[in-house]
Amino acid sequence: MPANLPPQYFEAEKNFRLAKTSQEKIAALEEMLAIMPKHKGTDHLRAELRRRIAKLTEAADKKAATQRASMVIQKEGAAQVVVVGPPNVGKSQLVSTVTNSSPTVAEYPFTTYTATPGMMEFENIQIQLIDTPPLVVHPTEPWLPPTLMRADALLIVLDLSDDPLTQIEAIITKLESLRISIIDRKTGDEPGATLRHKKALIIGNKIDLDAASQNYAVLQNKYQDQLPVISISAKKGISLEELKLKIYQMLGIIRVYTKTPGQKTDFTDPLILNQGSTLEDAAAEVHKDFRAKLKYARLWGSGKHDGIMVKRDHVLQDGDIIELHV
Ligand SMILES: Nc1nc2c(ncn2[C@@H]2O[C@H](COP(=O)(O)OP(=O)(O)OP(=O)(O)O)[C@@H](O)[C@H]2O)c(=O)[nH]1
Ligand SMILES: [Mg+2]
Repeated sequence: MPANLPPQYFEAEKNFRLAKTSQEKIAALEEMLAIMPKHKGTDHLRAELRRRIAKLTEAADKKAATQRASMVIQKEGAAQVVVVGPPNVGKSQLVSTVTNSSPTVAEYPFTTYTATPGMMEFENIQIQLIDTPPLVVHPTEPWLPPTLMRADALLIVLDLSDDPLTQIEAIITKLESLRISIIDRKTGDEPGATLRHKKALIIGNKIDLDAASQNYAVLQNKYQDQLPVISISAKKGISLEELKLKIYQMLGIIRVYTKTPGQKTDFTDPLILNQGSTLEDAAAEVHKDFRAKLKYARLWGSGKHDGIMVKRDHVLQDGDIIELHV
C-alpha cells in the first residue's frame, strides 16, 4: 500500500542521514515519526521507526552508564584521599610532587578538569591521592560529588599568598552544599538534612611566598582547634615529610604485622586497620573465617612483653606484631 508521505518527511529523513550523534539521530527519527500520517499503509514504517529509536536510546544509555562508571577510581593502597581546593592553589603541583603521577600544573586557574590518581609513599605503605578540578560556587562535574563521598579523607589545599580564610570558608560552604561536612558548625539547613562527615587536613600551600607566614598564622589561629593544619610549599619542597606524617595521622589508621610461628615478621605488607581495632578485627581482615575460628594470638609490640598471649577483644596499636592461633 502506498504510504503517501509528505515532503517534510523526506526533509527529516535527510537530517537523519546527516546526523552524527545518537542524540541527533534520535531527534530526526522522532520527527519522521511525528510527521508520518497514521494509517494502515504506514503501520509497518512507524513500527520500524519506533524500533530504531528504542535501539539508539538503549545504546546511548549504556554509553552514559559506562562513562559514569569509568570515572570511579578504584581505591589502591592503605587509603584513598581526594585533594580539593579553590582554583590555582597548587593542588596538581602537590599531587605531582608527592606521588608517582604528574597532572598538568599551570599558572592559570581551571587547568585541571579530570581526576588523576597517584600513589604517595609513607614509610612502608602507599596512600592514594586524587587530584581534582577546582571546587567553585558554580555546579561541579557530576562525577566529583560521588568521588568525594567515597574518599576516606580530603586534603583541602589553600594558597597562603592570598587570604586563606575566604578560601576555606568558600570550600566548607561548597562541600556542605554537596552534603559533606569537615567541621561541626551550624548550617542554614532545615533539621533532618544530613551531612556526611569526612576527615580532612588543611594544607596552606605556597609558604615560600610573601605574606604567606602572616596569613598562615591567621589560618592556624582560626582553625587549628577544629582541624589539623599545616603549611608547605609543594613547589619548593618545604615540609613535605611532615605533611606525609600528618596525612597518615589524620587517616586514623594503624599498621599491624602478622607472623607465623617460628618465622620472621614480614614488615613490607601490613594489615591496615582503623584505630581502636581489636585482635578479632585483625583476624577477620586476614581471612573471613578467622573471626569465628580465632582462639588467641601472641603479641609483640611497643612497650609490651614480647610474645604475650592476648584475647580477641584486645585493642591493637600501630606497629603491633601478631601471631594468630586458630
Ligand atoms: N610559589 C609557589 N608557587 C606554587 C606552589 N605550588 C604551586 N605553585 C604555582 O601555582 C600555580 C598553580 O598550580 P597548579 O598545581 O596548577 O594549581 P591547581 O590548584 O591544580 O589549579 P587548578 O587545576 O586550575 O585548580 C602554578 O603556577 C604553580 O607553579 C608553591 O608551593 N609555591
Ligand atoms: Mg590542577
